[in-house]
Amino acid sequence: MRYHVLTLFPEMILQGLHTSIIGRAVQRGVISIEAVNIRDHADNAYGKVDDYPYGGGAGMVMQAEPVFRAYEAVAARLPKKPRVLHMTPQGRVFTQQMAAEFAQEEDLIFLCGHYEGIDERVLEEIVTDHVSIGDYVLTGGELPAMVMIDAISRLIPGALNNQESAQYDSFQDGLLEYPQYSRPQEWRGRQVPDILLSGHHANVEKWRHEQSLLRTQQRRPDLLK
Ligand code: 6GU
Repeated sequence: MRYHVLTLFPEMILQGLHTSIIGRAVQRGVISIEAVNIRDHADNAYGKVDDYPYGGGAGMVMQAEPVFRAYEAVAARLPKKPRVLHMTPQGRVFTQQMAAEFAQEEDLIFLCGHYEGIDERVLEEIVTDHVSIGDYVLTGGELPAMVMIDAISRLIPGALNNQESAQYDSFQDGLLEYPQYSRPQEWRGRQVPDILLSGHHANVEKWRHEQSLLRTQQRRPDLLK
């Protein structure tokens, strides 16, 4: 997977994604992350990429041309027209299922807006998917892009050390994950459930499935409907 992030804050993307498990996936060459500074594609000498909104109102709007140029600089060197994900609270709310779908792509372009938004005409021209990470408003699309890149990358073969962990975790089967325990067997008066010490594999699996159902019913009943 090759990610291309169009942004006014490339250092935020690069710093945030070159650590931990995703950083290791980059090292391994399983994924690559390119951050393209939209400001480098300004159509003026000052690097100005925003202007007042037609019709008035608060804030500034990111202009179409610098965004389009940044997009073209990337798209021109790709083998086929890539999906372009626009990070916006007005998008479809990102889910595990969408992460799995996006993980099938060879290249993904993330377009991160700032200010009051991006000129609608360039969105009409290049965007294939408008995507949100939830019903609240953030100051820009960088954190959502990083959230999505993390969720997508861990589904790519070779990104995780143990591919099992992507198979059994929360949402992969539509249920929340069962509770986990490690040593010591008793911690401040709290015991590890006996069944996990029994060594009876089938019973452990049955218990874990019951716990998943119970936890989903208690915390996220909407997922069972
Ligand atoms: Cl994708 N962008 C912004 N600016 N705010 C959001 C969001 C995206 N998703 C939820 N809130």
